[in-house]
Amino acid sequence: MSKKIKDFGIEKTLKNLGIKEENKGTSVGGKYFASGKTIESFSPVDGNLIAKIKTSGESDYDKVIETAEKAFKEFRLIPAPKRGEIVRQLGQKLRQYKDDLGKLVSYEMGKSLQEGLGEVQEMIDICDFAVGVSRQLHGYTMHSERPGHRMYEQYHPLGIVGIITAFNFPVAVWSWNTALAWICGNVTIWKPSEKTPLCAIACQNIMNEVIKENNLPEGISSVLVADHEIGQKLVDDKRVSLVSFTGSTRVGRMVSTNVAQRFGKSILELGGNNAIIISKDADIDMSIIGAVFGAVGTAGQRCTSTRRLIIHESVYDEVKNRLVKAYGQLKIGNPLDETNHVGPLIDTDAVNMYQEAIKKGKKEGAKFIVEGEVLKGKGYESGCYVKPCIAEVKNSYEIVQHETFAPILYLIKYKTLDEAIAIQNDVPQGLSSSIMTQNLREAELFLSHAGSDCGIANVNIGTSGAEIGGAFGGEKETGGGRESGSDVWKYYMRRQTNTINYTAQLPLAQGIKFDL
Ligand code: UN1
Repeated sequence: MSKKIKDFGIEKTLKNLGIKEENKGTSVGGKYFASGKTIESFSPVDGNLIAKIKTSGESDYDKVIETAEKAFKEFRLIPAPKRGEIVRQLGQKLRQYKDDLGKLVSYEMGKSLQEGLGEVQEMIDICDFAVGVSRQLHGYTMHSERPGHRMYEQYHPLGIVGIITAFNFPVAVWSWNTALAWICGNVTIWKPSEKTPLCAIACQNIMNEVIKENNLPEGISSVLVADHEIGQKLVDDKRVSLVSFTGSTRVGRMVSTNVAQRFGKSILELGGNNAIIISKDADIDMSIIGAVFGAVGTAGQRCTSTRRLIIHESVYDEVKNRLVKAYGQLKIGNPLDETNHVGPLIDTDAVNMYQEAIKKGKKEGAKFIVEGEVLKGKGYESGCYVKPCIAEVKNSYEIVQHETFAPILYLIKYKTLDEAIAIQNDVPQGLSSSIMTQNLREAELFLSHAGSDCGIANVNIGTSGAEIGGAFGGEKETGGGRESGSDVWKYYMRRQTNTINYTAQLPLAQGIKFDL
């Protein structure tokens, strides 16, 4: 390994997390194997090879599914609060490994160390949340229309839950799904992004300790580091009851259709195109911080990243000038160095997409007030560092309607709040939104049924950084899925209505008479 890796203590981190120079990408509990091709994980931070991974082949897939099916038969019999205890222990392990896992997230994915640690904190939080929920998997009871009958509903585990995740939240999204899936009595199979396989292997290694210490069936937690063909198998497989997919709208559309075709369930977390409305009554200081963090945090690679600012004409110039000034102060560089604000994009493909978007925007008439640029020279050798940029646009531009996973912020001017809300809603996606205002009427209108059409609508905070306690997800082309908090656990269970007759008669519902 290179000297640079040693400088940030990465070598020790990898060792602590059980990452070797060559890793096997299939794991069922503590059993590792792999028959597929070998891939390499490079860090966007410095371009160095972190480790190699032998991916899962077709034969591995069947083994994983069979072991998972077997494990489910056992695991579903463990009482839910006892399954909660397993998740509690995972949360404890994550506390223990937080520094290492956060650092690996930062190094393999490129987000700032603080955000890497924040992601692990989300994992810990969802574990705590799920422990509580494990004692509350409740259904309703209702009054039967028939005398001497009792009617109620209950929730049962589904079986195998397939989790397909994206590179941008390489560990948290797995935990949102697994923590809930497990307390509900399911077993999970995770297909992580091929861009961040080591984060997945590290999580599995941590979970394996819990499995071993509690003598649990190994198949409750599996990982398949594999290409999209194995992902497709998971999507098409009748034995996989629920597929939770996080990724692009393009792929999500296929996943959703394929899973529906076999009457499976899916949870979709697809693209966002999130806007902040900055009203005439906004606190401008707060608005600038919220907008800049939303746009450049995670180098614009969150599905909740702020992509559009819809600004009232009376404060437009002030906001614009202050944004330009704030962007001038941004420090772009190694995300493990906490003095930097912006790290690299995930890879050079993402850099190309950033450049393409800028080109396309310019062609459509976008006026860049902070120009974009691919950074070169010392510290930028990986070729993944870009300058966050800002452009004045019309909302109708094709590029503005599209989610580009990069730090490009679009400014749009408005006159009335109705117009601002219409602009905010006039995109195909519907994930996150916010309004900056100190005016109660404006805030309430924005949150009303005549307001934002997104799954998340905030007042006086930005579009990103949702807490795990609320249901997370969005409408329209974002896919309609919900993950993490609130009553989302219900997605991971099948619902059953039970009617019990404790009389010696058999009255039929709806007053139907059927005498023999
Ligand atoms: C994502 O970008 O895929 O709200 C998820 C946030 C995070 C989750 C983002 N809690 O920014």
